[in-house]
Amino acid sequence: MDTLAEKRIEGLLSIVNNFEIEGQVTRVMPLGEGFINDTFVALTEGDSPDYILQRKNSEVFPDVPAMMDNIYRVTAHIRQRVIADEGDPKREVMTVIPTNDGQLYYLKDGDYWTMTLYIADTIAYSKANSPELARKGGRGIGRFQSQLADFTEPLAETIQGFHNVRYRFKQWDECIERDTAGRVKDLKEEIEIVESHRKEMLDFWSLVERGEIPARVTHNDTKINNILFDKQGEVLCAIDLDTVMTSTSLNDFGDAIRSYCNTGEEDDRDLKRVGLSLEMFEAYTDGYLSERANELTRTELDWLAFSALYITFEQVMRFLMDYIDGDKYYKIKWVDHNLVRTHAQMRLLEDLEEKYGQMKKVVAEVAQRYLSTACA
Ligand code: GN1
Ligand code: MG
Repeated sequence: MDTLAEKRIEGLLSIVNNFEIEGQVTRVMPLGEGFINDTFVALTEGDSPDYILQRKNSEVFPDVPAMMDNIYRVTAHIRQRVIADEGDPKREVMTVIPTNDGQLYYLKDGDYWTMTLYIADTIAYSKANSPELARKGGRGIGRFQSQLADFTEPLAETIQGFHNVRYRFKQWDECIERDTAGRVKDLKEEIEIVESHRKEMLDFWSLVERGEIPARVTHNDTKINNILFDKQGEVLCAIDLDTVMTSTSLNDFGDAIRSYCNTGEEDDRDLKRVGLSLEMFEAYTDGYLSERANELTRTELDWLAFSALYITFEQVMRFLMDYIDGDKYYKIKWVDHNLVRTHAQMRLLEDLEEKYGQMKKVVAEVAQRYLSTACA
């Protein structure tokens, strides 16, 4: 009799065959550490390309068809840019594989399955281990934003208010009120820390609401494992485009700093390990601004360093809200995983606040290096 795992793989093979693939898929295996979707690699025989199969999380993404339409249009746009720059369109941008009847997803038993081309000979890091890697990551996201600077069609909002702290505070108030898992009573200090940031974060967000910080097409989930590097350590492309939508450049920068420049882990239990490496911060900023300094406004540059505080704070709220809600959003490995994540992100935020003055200085110095007017 077939084991459960064999049955599951057989099921996956039958899903794979609905997509317009070259060659014969022989194996399907789990891939990566994403917190949201289920990801697999589908291996083919011989010289045919391999594929990435994903079951999208439709609790998190209420409109998968709209999300896939965003991804398709954005990758098509980037592909034109890559071709114009004589790059490799199969490696320097994600390729969405349609189903045999031309759809961007395959719907089975309420699950949305999607497929993209697997890009071979690449490395996805879970941690930035050197300033050089951070610099390259910064260049990669800078280039991604530049490639989309002239993308002017509207995009669907795949997750409402994703990096909008006003919306997050609305969710927060409701979450505390609901207290679904009965955990609020043990979280007095954590809740106070969130509350003590309310005004500062909302004031910052007002700049976006007033248009002083411009809306742009951005990635919105720039942690290091969402960037593919080649074997020489150069950035090939950004992956995990589920959250590509209109937001601010700052959010991509801030989220990357939260990820690349943390000396500890996102979910470190040892808070002494957690903090901002200024050396990594300088390197990432240098890579990013080498691509973007002349395309950002003065106000964006002025608030660039703050974006790391903003996104880390938002991440504190999101992990804590999920803990209070009884762990519905993020995949967890242990029962208090979301609380451990909250504490680690709080520690990072505290260190960012201590180093904010130095971070601003770094941004100003690096920007000066690249602003063309600096030579005038
Ligand atoms: C999630 O999908 P993944 O694992 O790359 C999350 C991000 C969080 C991140 C925290 C759609 O990213 O927003 O910053 O976890 N993605 C979504 O590690 O919520
Ligand atoms: Mg990811």
